[in-house]
Amino acid sequence: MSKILLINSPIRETQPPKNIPYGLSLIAAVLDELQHEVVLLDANAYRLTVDEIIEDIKDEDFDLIGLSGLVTTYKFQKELIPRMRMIFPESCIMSGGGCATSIPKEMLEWISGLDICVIGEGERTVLDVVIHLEDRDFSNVPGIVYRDRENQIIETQKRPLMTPEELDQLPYPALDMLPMEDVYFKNSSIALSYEALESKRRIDVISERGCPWGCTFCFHNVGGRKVRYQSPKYVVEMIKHFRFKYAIDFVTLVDENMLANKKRAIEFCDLYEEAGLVDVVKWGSTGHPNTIDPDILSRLKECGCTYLEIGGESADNRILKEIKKNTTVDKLQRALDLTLKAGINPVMNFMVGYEGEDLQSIYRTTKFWVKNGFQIFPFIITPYPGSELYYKNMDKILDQYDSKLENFILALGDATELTVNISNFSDPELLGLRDLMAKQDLVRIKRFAKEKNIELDDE
Ligand code: B12
Repeated sequence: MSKILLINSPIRETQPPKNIPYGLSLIAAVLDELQHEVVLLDANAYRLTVDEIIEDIKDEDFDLIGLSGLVTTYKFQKELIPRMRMIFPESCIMSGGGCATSIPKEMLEWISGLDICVIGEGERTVLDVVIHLEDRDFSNVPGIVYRDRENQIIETQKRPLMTPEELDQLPYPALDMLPMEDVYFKNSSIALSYEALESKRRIDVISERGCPWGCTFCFHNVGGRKVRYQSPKYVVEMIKHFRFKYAIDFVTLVDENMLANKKRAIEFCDLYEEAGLVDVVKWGSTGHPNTIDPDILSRLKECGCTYLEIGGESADNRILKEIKKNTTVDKLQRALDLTLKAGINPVMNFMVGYEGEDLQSIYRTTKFWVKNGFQIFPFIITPYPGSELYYKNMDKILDQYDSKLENFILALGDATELTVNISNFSDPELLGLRDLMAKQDLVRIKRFAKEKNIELDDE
C-alpha cells in the first residue's frame, strides 16, 4: 500500500474558508477505499503558508503527493512544488483540479519538480497512477500529461468520462479527513437566504458533471458540455448519511444545472421528502434562467429549497448573445419573478467589461438592478484559462503581460480584481464605471455618456 499526501491549495484568502474541497475529498475517499495510507492536508482551511507546510511535512516520507486547486492557485503550487521536490527527491508529485486541467502542459513546463497533471475527473486516474508508482511508466495511464525520464512532456490518450452508473458507485467524499468542526462548520453561514445565513453545519454537495450550455467565459473541469448526473437516490442517501454523521442543517447543491433535468429534480424532491430531510436540512442550488419552471419551483420550495443562484451576467440582450448565454433579459426577469413568487430567494451574479461592453449595456444592466432592488458589486469578466474568451483574447492578455503568459496566470485571483482588460474601455474607465454601477449612479453614467457624445436609449 502506498503512502499518499493530498494538499488542498489556499484560495480566496480575504474571506474565511467556506467550501470543502469536494473533488479532493473524493480522491481521498477512493484511495482510502483501497486501503492506501492517505493524509489530507487542508492548507486552505488552515491558511497555511508554503513555509508552514514544508515544516509540517519535512520529516515524513510519501510515495505520492497530490495537489488540488483552481487555476487561481497556480502561484501557490509554483512555490510549493519545487520546495517539496527538494525534500522528497523520490516521491511522485502530481496536480489535479482546475489548474492542472486547464493548463497541464504549461504547468509541467513552468514548474520544476512536477511529474504529472491529471486532466478532468481524477477518481480512476489516481488509482492507475498509484499502480505505476514502482515502474514509473505512466505512458498507458489515460487522462494525464506527464514528464518522462528524459524530461519530455507527454500527453496520454483521453480518459472516457465516467458514466452515471460509475458516478453512483463512488464512495462519499472523505469529510472525516477535513477539519469540519474546527473550520468548515464554524464558517457555515452564507448570505444567500435566511436559512443559509443562519446555518451552523452546512456542507457543499456536487452531484453533476459537465454543463450543456456553452458560455464563452466558462470552463468545465470535469466533462465539458457532456452532462452526467448522480441519481437522486444516491444524492439523498448521501445527504442522509451526512445528516446522521454530522447533524448537517444545510446543503449547498453547487450543481450548475439543478433544474435542467426536470424529471430528476422532481424525483430528488420526492426522495428528499420521503427521507424526512425537508425540515431539518434546508438547501439551495443553481439554475440557468431558461430552466426556471413554476411547477418545479413550488415543489422545490415544499422540499426545503431556500435560494437559487441564477446566472444573470448582463441585462443587455446583445451582450447575452455575444457571450452565448442562450437567454434574454425577458427570461432573466421571468426567472426572477417566478422564483420570488415561489418563496425562494433568487440570487443573481453579474459581470462587467465584456469585449462588446458599451455605455448602453452598462446603463441597461444597472437599470435592471435598480428595477429589481438588487445590491450588486459586479465581477470583472476574466478570461480564465480553458474558456473560449481565454483563447480569443490571447493577444490582449499577452499585450498586458509583456508577452509573458505565466505572469497573467500568476496574477489570477478573484474576479473582483481587474486582471486583464478585454473591453474597449481604458482600465480607469472600466474600474470607474464598475463603481458607478455598484452605486447604481445612473445620473453619472448618463453624464459620462454625454461627455463622449453618446446618446443613451432609455427604454
Ligand atoms: C465550489 C466552487 C468554488 C468554491 C471553492 C471550491 C473549492 N474548495 O475548491 C469557491 C466558491 C470558493 C470558488 C471560487 C472561485 N471559482 Co469556483 N467553482 C466551484 C464549483 C461550482 C464546484 C467545484 C467542485 O467541487 N466540483 C466538483 C468536483 C467533483 O470537481 P473538481 O473539484 O474539479 O475535482 C475533480 C477533478 O478536477 C479532479 N481533481 C481535483 N483535485 C484533484 C487532485 C488530485 C491529486 C487529483 C489526482 C485529481 C483532482 O478529480 C476530482 C474528481 O473528479 C466549480 C464548477 C464545477 N461544477 O466544478 C467552480 C469552478 C471550479 N470555479 C471556477 C472559478 C473561475 C472560480 C473563481 C475564480 C470565480 C470568481 N468569480 O472569482 C473563484 C476563485 C477565487 C480565488 N480567489 O481563487 C472555475 C475554475 C476554472 C479553473 N480553470 O480553475 C469553475 C470550474 C467554474 C467554471 N465553470 O468556470 N469556486
